[in-house]
Amino acid sequence: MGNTLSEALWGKPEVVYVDKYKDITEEKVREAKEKKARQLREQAERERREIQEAERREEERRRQQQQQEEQEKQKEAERLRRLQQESRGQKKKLLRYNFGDKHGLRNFASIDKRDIQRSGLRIGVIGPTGSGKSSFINTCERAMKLTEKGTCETQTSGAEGTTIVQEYLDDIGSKFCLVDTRGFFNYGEKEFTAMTNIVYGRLRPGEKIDLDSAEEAGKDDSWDAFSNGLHAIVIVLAATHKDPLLYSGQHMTNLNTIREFMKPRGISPVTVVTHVDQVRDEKELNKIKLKASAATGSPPSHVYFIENYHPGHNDRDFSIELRAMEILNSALLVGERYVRIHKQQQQYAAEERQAAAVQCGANEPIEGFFRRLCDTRHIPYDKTESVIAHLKEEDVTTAKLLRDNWDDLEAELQITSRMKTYVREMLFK
Ligand SMILES: Nc1nc2c(ncn2[C@@H]2O[C@H](COP(=O)(O)OP(=O)(O)OP(=O)(O)O)[C@@H](O)[C@H]2O)c(=O)[nH]1
Ligand SMILES: [Mg+2]
Repeated sequence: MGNTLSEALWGKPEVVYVDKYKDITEEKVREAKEKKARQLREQAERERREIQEAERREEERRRQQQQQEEQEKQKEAERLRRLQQESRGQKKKLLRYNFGDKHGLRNFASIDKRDIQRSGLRIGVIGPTGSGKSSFINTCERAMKLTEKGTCETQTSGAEGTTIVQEYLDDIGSKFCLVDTRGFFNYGEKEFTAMTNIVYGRLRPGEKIDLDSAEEAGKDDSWDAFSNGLHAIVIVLAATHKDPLLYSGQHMTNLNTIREFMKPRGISPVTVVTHVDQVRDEKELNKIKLKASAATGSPPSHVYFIENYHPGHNDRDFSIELRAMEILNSALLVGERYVRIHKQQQQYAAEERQAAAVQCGANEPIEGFFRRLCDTRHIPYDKTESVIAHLKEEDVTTAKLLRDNWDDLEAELQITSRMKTYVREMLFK
């Protein structure tokens, strides 16, 4: 093998082999072990502290959560306590209610209110079948009597609902009561007659609302005492998919006759929309409010939403009860107004009659006399035709002749004693 030039110049390089373990003494091994152990101990300590810190943080989070839950529970308990207190206050006020409290008695100074003060206001609950009328009455009963269950029979699946006129809350010592009525599928002629019979107090509590013989009840020859009729009307509609009539506007058509009946008489109904638990959307509720208001004629401010007590919501709920009492207060308000309007209308009519009587003098024909009587007492004129014919046969052709011969005629006339009272009052007033 030949030498390279560098070898020739500088000579052969010296090769040094290093033994890398040559310096590792036992001392160094021990130190290394100790260092490693220290590092491991430090790391374990760090991890222990980290775990401790995480546990402390978790404990703190749990404590804060508990504290928050406790505060929320207290807040909820406080809310319920306030609702309960408010509910108690409202209930007390309603129990003490007397006619005139809502508008102030000075607003009734010019009318004779003694009958209504004695008997109290009657609030009729009407509306389509199954809308929740009886359930609403039960809700009011539970609010006013603090019972666990109302006494009003509600629809159970397959069963027929209410068919009898029935008064509720007439036993709590307050000067108002609720009147449950039959639900109608539509408001045709028969339903309308049945309803006016209830409104005018011709159908009394306990009597059946029989649609087939609706005219029968109407045949009663008079409008009963004003205090037996309805003074406020609560129309109950349901806010469910089950009630497409509300959505389609069909209720608006169906209730047309009722609206037209109420308006000129000064009856402004309060509307209650039930089943509100089945509609959660605020926009939908607004839509329903407008539709319900258009159907019943109540201004939107007199349309109330409520979830009644029902089998799916039976536990005491003061917000439900407060809503029911708010509706009762609203009905009392419109009821008082109706009484005032009605009594004023009666007063004006009486004044007009007096003026007419003076004008006609004693020569008023017998037909005219009975026509005035029918107008005053809301009796269909044709119901008096037979008695007029009889009087004419007896040559009693004027009101004066009727008055002069009343003592003899009273016993022989084929009319009810109530009708005789009306005739007597009109002849001799
Ligand atoms: N979810 C829910 N169900 C209700 C509500 N109100 C009433 N109901 C139920 O609706 C059904 C009809 O209620 P009722 O109170 O009997 O109805 P009604 O208007 O008196 O019926 P009729 O007397 O037949 O005209 C019953 O099954 C009630 O439990 C409510 O607000 N929410
Ligand atoms: Mg019912």
